[in-house]
Amino acid sequence: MTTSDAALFPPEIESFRAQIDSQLEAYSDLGSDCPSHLREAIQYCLLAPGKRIRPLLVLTAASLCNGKIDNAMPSACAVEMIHNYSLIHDDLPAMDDDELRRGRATCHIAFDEATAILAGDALIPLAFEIISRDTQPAEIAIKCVKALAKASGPCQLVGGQADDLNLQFAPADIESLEKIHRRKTGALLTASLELGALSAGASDEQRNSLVNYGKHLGLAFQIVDDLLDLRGSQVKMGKRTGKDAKSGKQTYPAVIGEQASVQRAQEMADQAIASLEPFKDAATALELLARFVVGRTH
Ligand code: GRG
Repeated sequence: MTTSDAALFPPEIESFRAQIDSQLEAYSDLGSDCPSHLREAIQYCLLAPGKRIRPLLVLTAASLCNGKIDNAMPSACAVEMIHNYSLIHDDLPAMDDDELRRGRATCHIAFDEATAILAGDALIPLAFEIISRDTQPAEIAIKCVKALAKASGPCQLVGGQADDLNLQFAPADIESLEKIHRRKTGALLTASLELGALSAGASDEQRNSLVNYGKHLGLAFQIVDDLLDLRGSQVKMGKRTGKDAKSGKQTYPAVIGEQASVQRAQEMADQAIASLEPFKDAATALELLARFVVGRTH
Protein backbone atom coordinates (compact mmCIF):
# COMPACT_ATOMS: atom_id res chain seq x y z
CA MET A 1 0.00 0.00 0.00
CA THR A 2 0.99 3.59 -0.47
CA THR A 3 1.22 4.38 3.24
CA SER A 4 1.50 2.58 6.54
CA ASP A 5 -2.23 3.10 7.21
CA ALA A 6 -4.36 0.28 8.57
CA ALA A 7 -5.53 -2.25 5.99
CA LEU A 8 -7.44 -0.60 3.18
CA PHE A 9 -9.91 -3.40 2.59
CA PRO A 10 -11.80 -6.01 4.67
CA PRO A 11 -9.59 -8.84 6.07
CA GLU A 12 -11.19 -11.53 3.85
CA ILE A 13 -10.06 -9.50 0.86
CA GLU A 14 -6.70 -8.41 2.29
CA SER A 15 -5.85 -12.09 2.84
CA PHE A 16 -5.20 -12.43 -0.92
CA ARG A 17 -2.70 -9.56 -1.08
CA ALA A 18 0.50 -11.51 -0.33
CA GLN A 19 -0.32 -14.17 -2.94
CA ILE A 20 -0.94 -11.49 -5.56
CA ASP A 21 2.31 -9.69 -4.78
CA SER A 22 4.37 -12.85 -4.98
CA GLN A 23 2.74 -13.93 -8.26
CA LEU A 24 3.32 -10.48 -9.79
CA GLU A 25 6.95 -10.82 -8.77
CA ALA A 26 7.17 -14.23 -10.44
CA TYR A 27 5.47 -12.99 -13.63
CA SER A 28 7.77 -9.97 -13.89
CA ASP A 29 10.90 -12.09 -13.54
CA LEU A 30 11.30 -11.96 -17.31
CA GLY A 31 14.73 -13.44 -17.79
CA SER A 32 17.68 -12.25 -19.81
CA ASP A 33 15.91 -12.18 -23.20
CA CYS A 34 14.16 -9.02 -21.96
CA PRO A 35 16.61 -6.08 -21.98
CA SER A 36 17.63 -5.32 -18.40
CA HIS A 37 16.56 -1.63 -18.36
CA LEU A 38 13.12 -2.58 -19.71
CA ARG A 39 12.80 -5.38 -17.15
CA GLU A 40 13.81 -3.00 -14.36
CA ALA A 41 11.25 -0.41 -15.46
CA ILE A 42 8.48 -3.04 -15.61
CA GLN A 43 9.37 -4.32 -12.13
CA TYR A 44 9.77 -0.78 -10.74
CA CYS A 45 6.16 0.02 -11.71
CA LEU A 46 4.39 -3.30 -11.34
CA LEU A 47 5.86 -4.11 -7.93
CA ALA A 48 5.37 -0.59 -6.51
CA PRO A 49 2.99 -0.42 -3.54
CA GLY A 50 -0.39 0.11 -5.23
CA LYS A 51 -3.70 -0.67 -3.60
CA ARG A 52 -4.14 -3.79 -5.78
CA ILE A 53 -7.90 -3.31 -5.73
CA ARG A 54 -8.38 -4.88 -9.19
CA PRO A 55 -6.56 -8.20 -8.54
CA LEU A 56 -8.15 -8.36 -5.08
CA LEU A 57 -11.56 -8.02 -6.75
CA VAL A 58 -10.76 -10.82 -9.23
CA LEU A 59 -9.83 -13.26 -6.46
CA THR A 60 -12.71 -12.23 -4.17
CA ALA A 61 -15.24 -12.68 -6.99
CA ALA A 62 -13.76 -16.06 -7.91
CA SER A 63 -13.88 -17.22 -4.32
CA LEU A 64 -17.49 -16.02 -3.96
CA CYS A 65 -18.38 -18.16 -7.00
CA ASN A 66 -16.55 -21.17 -5.48
CA GLY A 67 -13.75 -21.00 -8.01
CA LYS A 68 -10.13 -21.98 -7.47
CA ILE A 69 -7.83 -19.08 -6.60
CA ASP A 70 -5.04 -20.59 -8.72
CA ASN A 71 -7.24 -20.39 -11.81
CA ALA A 72 -8.20 -16.77 -11.12
CA MET A 73 -4.62 -15.65 -10.39
CA PRO A 74 -3.55 -15.22 -14.05
CA SER A 75 -6.50 -12.85 -14.63
CA ALA A 76 -5.80 -11.05 -11.33
CA CYS A 77 -2.20 -10.36 -12.36
CA ALA A 78 -3.19 -9.54 -15.93
CA VAL A 79 -5.68 -6.85 -14.93
CA GLU A 80 -3.07 -5.30 -12.62
CA MET A 81 -0.65 -5.27 -15.58
CA ILE A 82 -3.15 -3.48 -17.81
CA HIS A 83 -3.87 -1.02 -14.99
CA ASN A 84 -0.12 -0.37 -14.58
CA TYR A 85 0.40 0.21 -18.29
CA SER A 86 -2.44 2.76 -18.19
CA LEU A 87 -0.86 4.54 -15.21
CA ILE A 88 2.60 4.63 -16.83
CA HIS A 89 1.20 6.10 -20.05
CA ASP A 90 -1.17 8.46 -18.23
CA ASP A 91 1.80 9.92 -16.31
CA LEU A 92 3.75 10.75 -19.49
CA PRO A 93 4.27 14.41 -20.47
CA ALA A 94 1.91 13.95 -23.46
CA MET A 95 -0.92 13.07 -21.08
CA ASP A 96 -1.10 14.01 -17.39
CA ASP A 97 2.60 14.86 -17.05
CA ASP A 98 3.02 13.60 -13.49
CA GLU A 99 6.23 13.11 -11.55
CA LEU A 100 4.91 11.23 -8.53
CA ARG A 101 2.99 7.96 -8.40
CA ARG A 102 2.57 5.57 -5.46
CA GLY A 103 4.97 7.74 -3.46
CA ARG A 104 7.79 7.37 -6.02
CA ALA A 105 9.06 9.03 -9.16
CA THR A 106 6.92 8.08 -12.16
CA CYS A 107 8.39 5.67 -14.69
CA HIS A 108 9.54 8.30 -17.23
CA ILE A 109 11.25 10.29 -14.44
CA ALA A 110 12.95 7.26 -12.87
CA PHE A 111 13.99 5.93 -16.30
CA ASP A 112 13.26 7.95 -19.46
CA GLU A 113 10.27 8.56 -21.70
CA ALA A 114 11.07 5.93 -24.31
CA THR A 115 11.59 3.28 -21.63
CA ALA A 116 8.32 4.27 -19.92
CA ILE A 117 6.40 3.98 -23.20
CA LEU A 118 7.95 0.57 -23.85
CA ALA A 119 7.38 -0.68 -20.30
CA GLY A 120 3.68 0.23 -20.66
CA ASP A 121 3.55 -1.36 -24.12
CA ALA A 122 5.18 -4.56 -22.86
CA LEU A 123 2.66 -5.03 -20.05
CA ILE A 124 -0.25 -5.32 -22.51
CA PRO A 125 0.83 -8.47 -24.42
CA LEU A 126 2.31 -9.91 -21.22
CA ALA A 127 -1.12 -9.70 -19.59
CA PHE A 128 -2.81 -11.58 -22.44
CA GLU A 129 0.00 -14.13 -22.70
CA ILE A 130 -0.42 -14.98 -19.02
CA ILE A 131 -4.20 -15.40 -19.13
CA SER A 132 -4.15 -17.49 -22.30
CA ARG A 133 -1.30 -19.72 -21.07
CA ASP A 134 -2.23 -20.20 -17.41
CA THR A 135 -6.05 -20.30 -17.24
CA GLN A 136 -7.85 -23.63 -17.50
CA PRO A 137 -9.72 -24.82 -19.53
CA ALA A 138 -8.93 -23.07 -22.84
CA GLU A 139 -12.59 -22.03 -23.36
CA ILE A 140 -12.51 -20.09 -20.09
CA ALA A 141 -9.13 -18.57 -20.98
CA ILE A 142 -10.63 -17.27 -24.25
CA LYS A 143 -13.59 -15.73 -22.39
CA CYS A 144 -11.20 -14.00 -19.97
CA VAL A 145 -8.99 -12.70 -22.79
CA LYS A 146 -12.07 -11.36 -24.58
CA ALA A 147 -13.44 -9.63 -21.45
CA LEU A 148 -10.12 -7.96 -20.60
CA ALA A 149 -9.45 -6.96 -24.22
CA LYS A 150 -12.87 -5.34 -24.48
CA ALA A 151 -12.52 -3.50 -21.15
CA SER A 152 -9.10 -2.13 -22.04
CA GLY A 153 -9.90 -1.32 -25.68
CA PRO A 154 -10.90 1.71 -27.74
CA CYS A 155 -14.52 1.82 -26.58
CA GLN A 156 -13.70 1.40 -22.89
CA LEU A 157 -10.43 2.28 -21.06
CA VAL A 158 -8.63 3.92 -23.98
CA GLY A 159 -11.81 5.63 -25.24
CA GLY A 160 -12.56 6.99 -21.77
CA GLN A 161 -9.04 8.37 -21.51
CA ALA A 162 -9.30 9.98 -24.97
CA ASP A 163 -12.59 11.68 -24.08
CA ASP A 164 -11.21 12.76 -20.71
CA LEU A 165 -8.26 14.47 -22.39
CA ASN A 166 -10.60 16.21 -24.84
CA LEU A 167 -13.02 17.37 -22.17
CA GLN A 168 -10.47 19.51 -20.33
CA PHE A 169 -11.68 23.10 -20.06
CA ALA A 170 -14.95 22.20 -21.84
CA PRO A 171 -18.21 22.76 -19.94
CA ALA A 172 -19.29 19.39 -18.63
CA ASP A 173 -22.44 17.84 -17.30
CA ILE A 174 -22.88 14.83 -15.08
CA GLU A 175 -23.90 12.56 -18.01
CA SER A 176 -20.74 13.18 -20.03
CA LEU A 177 -18.62 12.93 -16.89
CA GLU A 178 -20.10 9.56 -15.97
CA LYS A 179 -19.79 8.33 -19.54
CA ILE A 180 -16.03 8.96 -19.27
CA HIS A 181 -15.63 7.42 -15.86
CA ARG A 182 -17.67 4.32 -16.66
CA ARG A 183 -14.97 3.65 -19.27
CA LYS A 184 -11.77 5.17 -17.85
CA THR A 185 -12.14 3.90 -14.29
CA GLY A 186 -15.17 1.62 -14.31
CA ALA A 187 -14.24 -0.69 -17.17
CA LEU A 188 -11.22 -2.32 -15.49
CA LEU A 189 -12.89 -2.51 -12.07
CA THR A 190 -15.96 -4.14 -13.64
CA ALA A 191 -13.78 -6.45 -15.73
CA SER A 192 -12.00 -7.55 -12.55
CA LEU A 193 -15.26 -8.88 -11.11
CA GLU A 194 -16.22 -10.43 -14.43
CA LEU A 195 -12.83 -12.14 -14.74
CA GLY A 196 -13.23 -13.62 -11.25
CA ALA A 197 -16.68 -14.95 -12.18
CA LEU A 198 -15.51 -16.29 -15.56
CA SER A 199 -12.45 -18.06 -14.17
CA ALA A 200 -14.71 -19.75 -11.60
CA GLY A 201 -17.20 -20.91 -14.25
CA ALA A 202 -19.95 -18.90 -12.47
CA SER A 203 -23.59 -18.85 -13.60
CA ASP A 204 -24.90 -15.96 -15.73
CA GLU A 205 -26.87 -14.71 -12.73
CA GLN A 206 -23.74 -14.59 -10.55
CA ARG A 207 -21.69 -12.94 -13.28
CA ASN A 208 -24.34 -10.29 -14.03
CA SER A 209 -24.69 -9.51 -10.36
CA LEU A 210 -20.93 -9.02 -9.99
CA VAL A 211 -20.72 -6.92 -13.16
CA ASN A 212 -23.50 -4.68 -11.85
CA TYR A 213 -21.71 -4.36 -8.54
CA GLY A 214 -18.51 -3.43 -10.42
CA LYS A 215 -20.21 -0.72 -12.48
CA HIS A 216 -21.51 1.05 -9.38
CA LEU A 217 -18.30 0.48 -7.42
CA GLY A 218 -16.32 1.99 -10.30
CA LEU A 219 -18.30 5.23 -10.18
CA ALA A 220 -18.07 5.40 -6.38
CA PHE A 221 -14.29 4.85 -6.64
CA GLN A 222 -13.89 7.67 -9.17
CA ILE A 223 -16.02 10.15 -7.23
CA VAL A 224 -13.91 9.49 -4.12
CA ASP A 225 -10.75 9.82 -6.24
CA ASP A 226 -11.93 13.27 -7.36
CA LEU A 227 -12.75 14.26 -3.78
CA LEU A 228 -9.34 13.05 -2.59
CA ASP A 229 -7.64 15.04 -5.33
CA LEU A 230 -9.47 18.10 -4.04
CA ARG A 231 -8.86 17.64 -0.34
CA GLY A 232 -6.51 14.65 0.07
CA SER A 233 -2.93 14.73 1.25
CA GLN A 234 -0.15 14.23 -1.28
CA VAL A 235 1.82 12.21 1.29
CA LYS A 236 -1.06 9.81 1.91
CA MET A 237 -2.05 9.54 -1.74
CA GLY A 238 1.52 9.10 -2.95
CA LYS A 239 0.71 11.29 -5.97
CA ARG A 240 0.24 14.97 -6.67
CA THR A 241 -3.10 16.27 -5.40
CA GLY A 242 -5.03 19.43 -6.22
CA LYS A 243 -4.06 18.96 -9.84
CA ASP A 244 -7.52 18.44 -11.34
CA ALA A 245 -8.73 21.95 -10.55
CA LYS A 246 -5.47 23.53 -11.78
CA SER A 247 -5.53 21.61 -15.06
CA GLY A 248 -9.17 22.50 -15.71
CA LYS A 249 -10.23 18.86 -15.45
CA GLN A 250 -13.93 18.15 -15.13
CA THR A 251 -14.47 16.35 -11.86
CA TYR A 252 -17.50 15.45 -9.76
CA PRO A 253 -16.91 18.24 -7.21
CA ALA A 254 -16.42 20.73 -10.09
CA VAL A 255 -19.57 19.65 -11.90
CA ILE A 256 -22.06 18.86 -9.09
CA GLY A 257 -20.35 20.29 -5.98
CA GLU A 258 -18.55 18.66 -3.07
CA GLN A 259 -21.56 17.77 -0.94
CA ALA A 260 -23.53 16.26 -3.83
CA SER A 261 -20.42 14.27 -4.82
CA VAL A 262 -20.17 12.74 -1.34
CA GLN A 263 -23.85 11.83 -1.56
CA ARG A 264 -23.50 10.38 -5.08
CA ALA A 265 -20.56 8.18 -3.98
CA GLN A 266 -22.72 6.89 -1.14
CA GLU A 267 -25.63 6.16 -3.51
CA MET A 268 -23.31 4.29 -5.88
CA ALA A 269 -22.00 2.17 -2.98
CA ASP A 270 -25.58 1.42 -1.90
CA GLN A 271 -26.50 0.36 -5.43
CA ALA A 272 -23.34 -1.75 -5.69
CA ILE A 273 -24.34 -3.56 -2.49
CA ALA A 274 -27.93 -4.03 -3.70
CA SER A 275 -26.56 -5.78 -6.82
CA LEU A 276 -25.13 -8.53 -4.63
CA GLU A 277 -28.60 -9.76 -3.61
CA PRO A 278 -28.31 -13.17 -5.39
CA PHE A 279 -25.35 -14.05 -3.15
CA LYS A 280 -27.26 -13.36 0.08
CA ASP A 281 -24.94 -13.26 3.11
CA ALA A 282 -21.98 -14.80 1.28
CA ALA A 283 -21.03 -11.44 -0.25
CA THR A 284 -20.32 -9.60 3.03
CA ALA A 285 -16.69 -8.94 2.07
CA LEU A 286 -17.74 -7.14 -1.13
CA GLU A 287 -20.37 -5.17 0.79
CA LEU A 288 -17.72 -4.01 3.23
CA LEU A 289 -15.37 -3.22 0.35
CA ALA A 290 -17.95 -0.86 -1.19
CA ARG A 291 -18.14 0.95 2.17
CA PHE A 292 -14.34 1.02 2.45
CA VAL A 293 -14.05 2.55 -1.02
CA VAL A 294 -16.35 5.40 -0.05
CA GLY A 295 -14.53 5.94 3.26
CA ARG A 296 -10.96 5.61 1.93
CA THR A 297 -8.43 8.33 2.60
CA HIS A 298 -5.90 7.40 -0.13
C1 GRG B 1 -3.40 5.82 -20.77
C2 GRG B 1 -5.14 4.33 -21.85
C3 GRG B 1 -4.71 5.15 -20.71
C4 GRG B 1 -5.54 5.26 -19.67
C5 GRG B 1 -5.22 5.98 -18.45
C6 GRG B 1 -5.41 5.15 -15.26
C7 GRG B 1 -5.85 6.24 -16.13
C8 GRG B 1 -6.37 5.94 -17.50
C9 GRG B 1 -5.73 7.49 -15.70
C10 GRG B 1 -5.13 7.84 -14.38
C11 GRG B 1 -5.87 8.98 -13.80
C12 GRG B 1 -7.08 8.57 -13.03
C13 GRG B 1 -7.45 9.39 -11.87
C14 GRG B 1 -7.76 7.53 -13.38
C15 GRG B 1 -8.92 7.08 -12.71
C16 GRG B 1 -8.66 5.69 -12.31
C17 GRG B 1 -7.86 5.67 -11.09
C18 GRG B 1 -8.48 6.20 -9.87
C19 GRG B 1 -6.65 5.21 -11.17
C20 GRG B 1 -5.79 5.00 -10.01
O1 GRG B 1 -6.12 3.71 -9.55
P1 GRG B 1 -5.76 3.23 -8.10
O2 GRG B 1 -6.18 4.30 -7.13
O3 GRG B 1 -4.16 3.20 -8.20
O4 GRG B 1 -6.30 1.87 -7.92
P2 GRG B 1 -3.11 2.27 -7.43
O5 GRG B 1 -1.83 3.03 -7.53
O6 GRG B 1 -3.56 2.08 -6.02
O7 GRG B 1 -3.05 0.98 -8.20
